[in-house]
Amino acid sequence: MRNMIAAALLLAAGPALAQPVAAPAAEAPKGPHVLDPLPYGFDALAPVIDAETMRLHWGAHHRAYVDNLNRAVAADPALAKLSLEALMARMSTLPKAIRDNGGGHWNHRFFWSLMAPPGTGGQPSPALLAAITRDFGSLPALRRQFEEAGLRQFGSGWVWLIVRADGRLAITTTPNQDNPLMDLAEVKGRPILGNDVWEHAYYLSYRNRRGEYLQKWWDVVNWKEVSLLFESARAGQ
Ligand code: MN3
Repeated sequence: MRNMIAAALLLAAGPALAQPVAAPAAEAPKGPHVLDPLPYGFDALAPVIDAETMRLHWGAHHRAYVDNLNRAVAADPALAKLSLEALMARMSTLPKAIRDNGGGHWNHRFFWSLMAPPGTGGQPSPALLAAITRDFGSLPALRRQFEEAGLRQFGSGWVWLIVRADGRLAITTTPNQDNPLMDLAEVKGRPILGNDVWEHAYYLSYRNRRGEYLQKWWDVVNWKEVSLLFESARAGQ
């Protein structure tokens, strides 16, 4: 009986009330920034990074940075014309939404590019290994310092290996989605390696064990790509 009354009321109210009341979310502009496909399958980095983490990290987190960046630049044609790198270089003058989402887009695009399935990433080139030995003592010493820096980063952020303006390698960390290309970064340089230490990057497999994630992550580092990035950073000086 009660159901019949409800149905009658719904009919009497007309079709407008019978529809879901929530308006659909405004769709993000399709550009100028785009989410490229991953260079490998969701399960390619397992067991170091599990498929579900990759699916969410790329398909939800990275996608949201791209969508929100496109929303943020849509209002200003001068900003919409700038490349992602050009945005980084003048970040101190831009709105927070561009810092968070432009940084998020740059950082994740970079991150996907420098990983490869376990055991396929090769070794640092002789030139990169020579620079690592000069600036850290050895590759194991670099790895240890990088892990320690990643572990020390309080809250969400990134740990980076950069080539500084003077050509030396350095390890640095940034909070949130900042990176060392931003003019406002405390330590500036060209990243050649970076690890995401936001909990969304590791929590499904590693829970709160960030140190274990940082250690295992070396198995998926694509040293061939890192070596190429080192060469182009050096050439750009
Ligand atoms: Mn992330």
